[in-house]
Amino acid sequence: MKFEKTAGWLDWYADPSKPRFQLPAGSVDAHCHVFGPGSDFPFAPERKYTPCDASRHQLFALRDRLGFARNVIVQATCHGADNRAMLDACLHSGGKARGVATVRRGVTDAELWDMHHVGVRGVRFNFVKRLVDFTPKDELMEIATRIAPLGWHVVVYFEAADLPELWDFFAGLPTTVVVDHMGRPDVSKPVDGEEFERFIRLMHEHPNIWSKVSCPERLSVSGPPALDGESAAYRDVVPFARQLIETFPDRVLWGTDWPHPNLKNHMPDDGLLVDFIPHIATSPDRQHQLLVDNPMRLYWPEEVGRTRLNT
Ligand code: 0GY
Repeated sequence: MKFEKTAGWLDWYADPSKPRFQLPAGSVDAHCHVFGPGSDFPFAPERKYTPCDASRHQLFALRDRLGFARNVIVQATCHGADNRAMLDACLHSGGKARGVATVRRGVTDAELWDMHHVGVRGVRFNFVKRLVDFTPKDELMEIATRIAPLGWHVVVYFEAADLPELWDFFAGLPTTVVVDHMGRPDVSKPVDGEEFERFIRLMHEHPNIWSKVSCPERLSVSGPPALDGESAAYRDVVPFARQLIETFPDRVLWGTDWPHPNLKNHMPDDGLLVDFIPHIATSPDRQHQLLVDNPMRLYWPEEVGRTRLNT
């Protein structure tokens, strides 16, 4: 099937720069996607956007170029609950990719176990209204209860303004919960203001809640790096990410978000995104936790002892 990408969508960077920041050995890109290709894995009829193709081959080439060892491939809304593109990528990753799926209430235990064997370790609940139709919370809670015995976790994506309404639901989830992109704070507000303090409080009160400190390019108002150097890149996001990393060093993850769905004004160079990491994780210890220890604990726990010996 042939798909036309949504008007205004920027293509992902075909030739990202080689990062100057050298990632610790064994680093995990813990938030990225595959899109299609649409000819092999058609996009979902209920999607709110049509992306450009971004295949597993292209994702794995990016992984190697940037210096990551592994990927966590998160199901994107353009594929709905049809997880085939993500599963195919996990299956052909040589054990170097895990997945986060989207499932509906009717999913069978056999389907869940099949996904587990291919590498899925979580489900994603998306509450961003421009991306998905509403799913009743009782359906989501039922799914969470079903996946808990597999040792899976729940990834949640929402806008900061919606946290008060979602708080009780998140607090009641019976698994580890991973929040995408720091709960999408409005970074033009103060880092010690009411909105972000609420998110920090959620994590303080619920030790099972983790956060991805990802997507500066999506959250930033100040924008991308000036051409004369990357030090000022996405500078308004820095205090938010730093606070999370310093306060919850063993509950943070980082990912590229490649191929960056829904960006219309600025498409990041993934090499420069990696160069942003030392601005938010400012010591080798914090970088190792963020990029290796934490994602390995969540996605490859069976290898944790071995990884430590190797690094
Ligand atoms: C992201 C961000 C977005 C899209 C999706 O599943 C998706 O369609 O996650 C977005 O538009 O903010 O995490 O990649």
